[in-house]
Amino acid sequence: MWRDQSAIGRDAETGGYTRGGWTPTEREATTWFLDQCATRGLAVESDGIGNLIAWWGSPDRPGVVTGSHLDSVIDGGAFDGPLGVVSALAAVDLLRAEGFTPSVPLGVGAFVEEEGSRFGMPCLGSRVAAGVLSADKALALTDRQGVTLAAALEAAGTDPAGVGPSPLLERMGTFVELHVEQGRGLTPPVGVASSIWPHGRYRFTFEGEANHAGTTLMEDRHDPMLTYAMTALAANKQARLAGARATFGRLSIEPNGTNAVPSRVIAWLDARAADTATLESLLAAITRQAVERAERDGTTVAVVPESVSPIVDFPAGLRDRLVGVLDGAPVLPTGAGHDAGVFSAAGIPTAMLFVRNPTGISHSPAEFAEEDDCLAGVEALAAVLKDLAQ
Ligand code: HGY
Ligand code: MN
Ligand code: MN
Ligand code: MN
Repeated sequence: MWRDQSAIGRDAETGGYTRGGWTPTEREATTWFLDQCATRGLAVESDGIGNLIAWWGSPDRPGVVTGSHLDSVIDGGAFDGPLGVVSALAAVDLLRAEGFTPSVPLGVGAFVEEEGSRFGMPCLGSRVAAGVLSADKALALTDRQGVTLAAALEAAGTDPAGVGPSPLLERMGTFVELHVEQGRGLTPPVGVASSIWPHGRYRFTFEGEANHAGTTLMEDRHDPMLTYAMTALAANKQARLAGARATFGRLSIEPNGTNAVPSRVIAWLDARAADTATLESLLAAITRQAVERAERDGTTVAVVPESVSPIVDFPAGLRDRLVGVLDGAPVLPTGAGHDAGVFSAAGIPTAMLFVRNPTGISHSPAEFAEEDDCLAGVEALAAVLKDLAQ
């Protein structure tokens, strides 16, 4: 099962995956998932934006759902997302093989555009499903070619009118997401999440004055690239001081010519911290230094928060129940966002399992997890599902 799925959309050169929401590779992975559910006789339900839950047992009352996402970041790794979906299917196989029958419906979920790598909104599918992002705002989101979500859905044969709060969540009594570890905190193969750090994405727009690269004296320039560069340095320093994370991973330069001082630089900051107050003070410090530098450079800077997520503390009772089932698995926080965070914030009892990542690297083709650790993850997930659905 893993080999088939991990062959979909893999770049032969980099070994990475680029599966943006409603792109051909992501649709191919979704079709693979639907085929896997059909061969297991799992009845699939979809909501308006394309989130899927495949049910073992009729979903006539709230049940236990497990799953993750099949989309990826640009040139991402093989495990972030798919490991949770494949492990969920494998856990169903394991439970059936040992003759277990759940007393409540047991669902396997795949949620769309969790990475937000196409439309810029993380956990897009789960946020719309949970009603924390309106259908109008979601449908108006555009990708880098200017294609709206509405147009992408229509092109994929889905009527945008169906997008909105999802009936799937009414049947999500408990949600458990298994995910590859991102970072290096785990010693044993499997751990349990305590919390998800608050995190946000902020669009910095630096405006300057286009000019000739060869004839404009350095002191006469109003170069937004310089203001951006100093802001990136400031963000790195402030994040280190705060024990937080700050990343400028995406940049747009206008007019983007070799021999012209840019007129505008747009830079997207991904910032995360262990608590909301630290995140807010980090953003304030970076913004303040960007404005100060802009004054020196004769440029301007505008900062727009595109998405901000508060801290998610998973419910201690459910968390400790999983720790008990797993004979004392370690509990650790994560700086990575997940659909589980959205569902937990929406009031659904939610927990997460992490599978050890020996290098800690993620959002990269180098992302890796040992096969034995992945199998340990499937066994742990099966044990947790059995405990919750017996
Ligand atoms: O960006 C994140 O934290 C997650 O991997 N989507
Ligand atoms: Mn990710
Ligand atoms: Mn993920
Ligand atoms: Mn010229």
